[in-house]
Amino acid sequence: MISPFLEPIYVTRPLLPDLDKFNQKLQEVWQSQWLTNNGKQHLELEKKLEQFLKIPYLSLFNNGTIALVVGCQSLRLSGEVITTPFTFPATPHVLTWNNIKPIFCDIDPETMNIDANKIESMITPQTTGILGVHVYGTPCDIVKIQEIADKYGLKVVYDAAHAFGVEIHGVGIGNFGDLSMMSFHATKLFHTAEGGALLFKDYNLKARVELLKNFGIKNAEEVIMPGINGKMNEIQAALGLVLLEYIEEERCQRKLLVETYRKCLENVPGISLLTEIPNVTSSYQYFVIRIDWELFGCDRDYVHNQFQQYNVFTRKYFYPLCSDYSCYKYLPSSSSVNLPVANQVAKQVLSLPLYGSLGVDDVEKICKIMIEIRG
Ligand code: T4K
Repeated sequence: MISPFLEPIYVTRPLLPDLDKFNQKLQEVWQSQWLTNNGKQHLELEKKLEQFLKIPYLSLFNNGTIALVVGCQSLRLSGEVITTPFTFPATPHVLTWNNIKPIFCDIDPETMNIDANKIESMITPQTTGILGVHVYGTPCDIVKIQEIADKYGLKVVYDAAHAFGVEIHGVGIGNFGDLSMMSFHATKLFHTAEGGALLFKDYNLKARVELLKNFGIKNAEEVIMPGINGKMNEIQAALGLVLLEYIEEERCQRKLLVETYRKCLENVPGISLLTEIPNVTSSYQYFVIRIDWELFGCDRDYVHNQFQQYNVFTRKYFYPLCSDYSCYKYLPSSSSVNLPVANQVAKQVLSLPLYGSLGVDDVEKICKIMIEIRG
């Protein structure tokens, strides 16, 4: 048996800057005596991210989930919104927090994103929008989704939590749909410990979002809508500013690791890798495989459990499907007859460790363990 790793290998580890560099930034914050509410760090990070992500307007938040709650409010979504069951719980929960009924649509077998060809059949007079998720950073079928939205007068929102830095033909992923949300949680390639952002092309939408994320306060004497507190603080923003300087290096290292995984696993029967799409920049957020138990010889759950004997902690992103949660399984659209592809894919996916401080030799060893588990 291959010897287990001495230290646990998790699915990810946060990118951490040099502590002295972060301390220098913190000194600026201390000197300013300004800790939140649109301080200097916040304004600077917003500007830098607009440039980096190639998006006209961006609004920072305390986390991605609240950003998406506010995003749906800002577009006045109501009634029913069509979304995917193959995502993190935050996606459908955001709809529920807006008093909107999530309608689950099946996914595409290749990209594992909402199947744009099945959306139209789920539209009812109550439908007001489509909430797609760029799962693992792979873009949804943005062209077809926009066509459907235009035909039926629907809004399009993207949960781009995994899609930091993704571009299609050089266009930042946030430019598609009415708005997109990105998560800056510690487990994301770029992060602010907790944090997130909304990205938009329309300045009026940003102005509305700015009010909504600050209690609806227009000025010292006027509150004009029931907003919430979605603000990012100066310490989070300072961390983001320091980390931005490390992103290119982190992406390069992750690219190398992804190439190593691909080389070691591409010819293993029963393992399929995500298709790389031409002209789409990867987010290098996750490295996900699918295990076909008949061809591989054992199933995903067995592999996931066996890995733990080697001190490797893989994750089943995204199993179970959101449509199987007790709070959603009563919905007619949650029926497995409606979601055959999603149900199959959720049993096959496994996220393998991917983060910049992992070595190429670690990845080679993880692949060897995988082959050993297969027997
Ligand atoms: N939409 C989508 C599609 C999402 O994937 C997410 C979040 C959201 C919306 C919501 O965005 P936020 O509101 O979170 O900004 C993690 C993350 O907490 C979550 O942000 C992320 N998606 C999801 C896919 O993954 P868990 O429950 O798997 O996290 P946890 O704590 O088990 O961490 C995973 C591994 O990372 C650990 O085993 C070890 C490592 N880790 C984690 C943390 C927090 C560290 O090494 N250090 C750390 O500080 O959800």
